[in-house]
Amino acid sequence: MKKLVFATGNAHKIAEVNRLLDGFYEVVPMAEVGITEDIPETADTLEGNALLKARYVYAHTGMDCFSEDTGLEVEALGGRPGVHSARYAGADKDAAANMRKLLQELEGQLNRRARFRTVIALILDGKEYLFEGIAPGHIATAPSGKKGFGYDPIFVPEGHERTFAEMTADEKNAISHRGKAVAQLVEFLQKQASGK
Ligand code: ITT
Repeated sequence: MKKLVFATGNAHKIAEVNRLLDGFYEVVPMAEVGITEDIPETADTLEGNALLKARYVYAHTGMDCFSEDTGLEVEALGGRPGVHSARYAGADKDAAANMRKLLQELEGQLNRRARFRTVIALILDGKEYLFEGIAPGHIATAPSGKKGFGYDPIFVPEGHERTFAEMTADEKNAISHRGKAVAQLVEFLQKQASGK
């Protein structure tokens, strides 16, 4: 099976993407090819940061690879925390603190519309490609559920009444930002493999 290095330090992302690429590509976590440091994310867009991470791994390994950057974009906050979602409440990427800060900022706010947006950057045979996935929804007034990660306990996807953290991994993947972006990646890789 062909190998694709996943440029991420986030074990939850690896688990979700593995379920989606299983049997089709062997997803190799970057730690397995010797990259254990947190790759600096200094760009001011998801696209920019996704490219930074993929280019970093490609420069160090020369292997086909991909990365993804995800942000939670809240309408009433002008799209914040967006590209700053991981360190919203501080440098230590604390999910509980991030959720607390967001809920505080939205206190009394009736417009709770939000969306998760994922951008995947792929480097295949030295060429770069971008894919995007969006999950619309709203921010709940309090956390519920224990599954998933990050902001999942406070995000209710459109058309549903449960948060992502109350869904199984397969339920979340079927409708999530990451699931949709990976579906596009898979479609592209399938076309490449069949020479179309
Ligand atoms: P990388 O190594 O891939 O950069 P990271 O955890 O730093 O991993 P991001 O830079 O993409 O990830 O940060 C995105 C933030 O949004 C971070 O706080 C995540 O916990 C959160 N997040 C990402 N995907 C999510 C999802 O599917 N559900 C809930 N929260 C998510």
